[in-house]
Amino acid sequence: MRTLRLVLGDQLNRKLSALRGVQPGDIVLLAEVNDEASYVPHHRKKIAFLFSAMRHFAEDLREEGLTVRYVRLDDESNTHSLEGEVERALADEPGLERIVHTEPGEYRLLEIMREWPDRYGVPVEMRSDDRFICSHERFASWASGKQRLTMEYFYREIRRETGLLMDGDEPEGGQWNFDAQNRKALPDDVSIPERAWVQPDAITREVMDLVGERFPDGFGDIEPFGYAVTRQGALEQLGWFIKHALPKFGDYQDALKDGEAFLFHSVLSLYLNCGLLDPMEVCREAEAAFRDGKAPLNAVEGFIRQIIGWREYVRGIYWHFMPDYLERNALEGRRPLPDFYWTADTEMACIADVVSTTRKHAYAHHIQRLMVTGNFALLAGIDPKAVNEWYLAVYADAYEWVEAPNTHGMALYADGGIMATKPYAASGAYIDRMSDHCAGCRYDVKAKAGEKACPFNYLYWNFMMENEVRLKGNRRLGPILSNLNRFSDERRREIREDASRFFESIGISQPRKKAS
Ligand code: FAD
Ligand code: DLZ
Ligand code: SF4
Repeated sequence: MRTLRLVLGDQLNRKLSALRGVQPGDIVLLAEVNDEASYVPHHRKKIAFLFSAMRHFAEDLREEGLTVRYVRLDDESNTHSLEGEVERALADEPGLERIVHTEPGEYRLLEIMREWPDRYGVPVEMRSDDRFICSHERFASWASGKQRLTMEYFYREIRRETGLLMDGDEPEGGQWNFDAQNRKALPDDVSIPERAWVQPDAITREVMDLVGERFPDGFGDIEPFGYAVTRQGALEQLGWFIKHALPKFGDYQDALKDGEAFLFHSVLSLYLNCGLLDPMEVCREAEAAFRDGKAPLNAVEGFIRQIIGWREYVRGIYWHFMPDYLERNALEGRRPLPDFYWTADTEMACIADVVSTTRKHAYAHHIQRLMVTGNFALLAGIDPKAVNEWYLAVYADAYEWVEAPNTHGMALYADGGIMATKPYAASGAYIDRMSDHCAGCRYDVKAKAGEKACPFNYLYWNFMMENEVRLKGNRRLGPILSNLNRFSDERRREIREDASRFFESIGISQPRKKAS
């Protein structure tokens, strides 16, 4: 049966379910469309990365002898929607008898695709996305009947199932998790390895020009461009990470350093999420480094946990709770996103650094996302919809299945505690402990109140005051709320005034909708 096989921009994998059983005569469709390129104001490097990876993937398929219909963003007859491009392919290529595609990574697109069987005059087969270790059904059966969906227990089951870092039935090294060793700040005498950036080739250059022309005012720098855009290139990045960064990944996983976005992180999420790398192959390489004595257990366990634990778990949470998940706003954040999330124009050195890195690379590491920009948005009570849109737009690895649980659940506690047992709220002391940002900041991280005080300090207590009633049943916050209880009226007024003055200075003076 001649088949039209649609491959999305984040499905660039030869083993993709939609390509299984491909026959001569079938047509593989890839399309650059405005609908996908602009449903959020994507970072221009993210678009360039994905289009270049799509074009290279199409070339690889052609070299293999497959027939590929590749629609470029500037093709004159481009309808600029995926459904329009499927329709056009069916009209242009007579004799196609069915459509096969793999489920998408975002609910928004799934809703559109659910209409497809009624839309086209041929049968439509949507296949599951088996690039993940845990299927939707497997996650649902794990979640069933549980009061709390704790990542750690999910992770242990996946460790057992995959056999990764197992010593018979026991975890390697006698414990499941070595996180206690993975919270060091970066000492001055530890040098950071220089990254092996990839030179853009002719295809990437062409795409960079196209993105520059089509999105002249878009967010983020297109140059310099150093990401890999092919499977081979992504494998080389994996090899570089295992050799040069993995050994210290664990120790400095939570560290922050001014002007240094990558530290010992893998920078592999963009390849994993668009299909150029497979999660199990990445974990097996890391495990082999441990078995060969080239990387310590705390590093390898920590790294593997991020992939088979967190990455699989957040995907499970997303599909298990959507579409209601994103409607939740447990802490009723309603303030708008401050402009400095786009411009980096703020005197808060930590935020200026993370937003600058983000603008430059379409990348920030986990603690930058969670404890700097995420923490600020939590403390300031920013509307989760605006925060979600920002994270979905600005990172090259961002698709809603992974972005939303991390932002909505982990960073903002907007899901009311499905993922986290308490909000990840932190004052300036945390950032000071883990970074060198505060030394160069115009604010004083040790000062609690007044114009010079670090905003994270009074915003932390302002957050606790604004949410005192909402959070009073949370046992993990008990000691903090008891502490707050002892604050005098005058101290409370001082916190409120500092916070209001600060919100006004950054143009977000709206109150939370319902103060409690
Ligand atoms: P490393 O630190 O080297 O970790 C290794 C791999 O583990 C990553 O490549 C990634 O695939 C996986 N991983 C690590 N942490 C997580 C996590 N919490 N959830 C899922 N996978 C994880 N990750 C995305 O891939 N896309 C997103 O859109 C995204 N949005 C985020 C938003 C917020 C607010 C936060 C706090 C985190 C977000 N993350 C997201 C998770 C994490 O920050 C990134 O996966 C990580 O920074 C990517 O860089 P890396 O490849 O160098 O990761
Ligand atoms: C992110 C993205 C962008 C920027 N552009 C395209 C595109 O033009 N064509 C395409 O097929 N996919 C693109 N993507 C990835 C999709 O947005 C992604 O497949 C869905 O969000 C589902 O995860
Ligand atoms: Fe950030 Fe406060 Fe430190 Fe400045 S003093 S860098 S605002 S934590």
